[in-house]
Amino acid sequence: MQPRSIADLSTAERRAFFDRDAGVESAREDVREILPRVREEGDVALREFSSEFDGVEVANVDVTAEAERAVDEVDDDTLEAIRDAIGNVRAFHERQLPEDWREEFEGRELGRRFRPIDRVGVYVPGGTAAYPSSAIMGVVPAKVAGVDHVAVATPPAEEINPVTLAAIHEAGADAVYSVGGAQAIGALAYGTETVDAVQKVVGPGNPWVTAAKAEVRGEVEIDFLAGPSEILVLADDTADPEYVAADLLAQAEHDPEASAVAVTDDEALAEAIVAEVDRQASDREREEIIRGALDNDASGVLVARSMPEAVLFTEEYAAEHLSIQAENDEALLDRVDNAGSVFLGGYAPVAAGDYGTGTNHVLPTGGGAKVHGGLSVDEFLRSSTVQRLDRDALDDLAPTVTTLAEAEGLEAHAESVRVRLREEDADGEGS
Ligand code: HSO
Ligand code: ZN
Repeated sequence: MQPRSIADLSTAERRAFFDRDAGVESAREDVREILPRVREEGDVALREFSSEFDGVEVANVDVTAEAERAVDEVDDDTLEAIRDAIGNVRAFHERQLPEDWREEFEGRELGRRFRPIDRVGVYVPGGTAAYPSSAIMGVVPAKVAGVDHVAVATPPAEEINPVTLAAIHEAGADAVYSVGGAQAIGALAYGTETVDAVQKVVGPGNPWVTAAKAEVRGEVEIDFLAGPSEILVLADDTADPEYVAADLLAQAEHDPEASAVAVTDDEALAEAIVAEVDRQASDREREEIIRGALDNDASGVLVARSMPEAVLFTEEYAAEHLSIQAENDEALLDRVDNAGSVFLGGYAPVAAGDYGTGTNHVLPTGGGAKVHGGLSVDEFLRSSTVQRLDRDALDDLAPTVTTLAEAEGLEAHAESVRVRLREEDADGEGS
């Protein structure tokens, strides 16, 4: 890896940084075969796909009781870490809860109220790592929002990781299913003999999971399509190259498809980051995955001619994780609107947010940060609007309603207002 100058990037190279996708397209065809079979054959299909794709003969799809027992299997330090992370995530998400409100608008009493969705499914990925933290990030906000039934699906294994199971249980899941991939999304969306259908499916996953979420969208709600992890570090000459490199490697170790970028206006820092990346990567257990991610077209150490140019690149990249390691970090943040989660200063590694600051780590990737945020309690709530009008308020509004109703040719709409305002009904009782 060599530092590259932003000014020297070709159009195709620039586009590769900005056109990241969730890898959904490649998995669409497979998913279109898997989902109908889950819908038609239920548990039988789940068992067959688990055998075919995960190499596991699943005895019981429902592992809710195993999750409860797993709490006794994990060591005390791990259980304490799980509980601490859950506490932090709960506190941050409780702060997000909106309040119902009513207010008077020129005589009209208007309001908004929030209610939790009844039944939600959370996907917890497996793969080459275990993801108890993702269980916490999905289940805790749902429970904080007040969701009655939170079901979790996680890939089967000869023995599902007890830490994942314990985290799922401790986070407050009501049901836990041993099923992964597109078949898990199908099971949650359509229901099977064992799996109760939910109204909304959330959580990150591999391309098959993501493609399946795209496919069932419409029949059930989904949060958003989350692809491989991304980080962009915006750094000035005060940044420590060792920290910057460590943050790049941390997200790169998720997946060879992950993207890791550093952008700085300081050429010497860029050189130092590249050297650190190489040195640290050789010491990492997941070196191969890390080097795969660093070789991606959307990864690199970039030199800008100025901080404004670095900021422009950062804004266009719209990273899942934005780390700002620079003297005037708040001023730089003011100029960047597009980011899933922001980490300010040298002592806020992205890994801290991945596990335990309390913020959510299920975040928009592939530029999604331009149009939406990460998982939050909002995702588990729906709102109703409310209005109450007395006779005077309706009288005031009547010309607006009747005029527009007539303009639309909807006379019965207009009449439903007039019928209430006729002289003989002045007592408001109707006739
Ligand atoms: N960085 C990942 C989340 C994660 N990290 C889970 C560690 N475990 C995507 O935001
Ligand atoms: Zn991570």
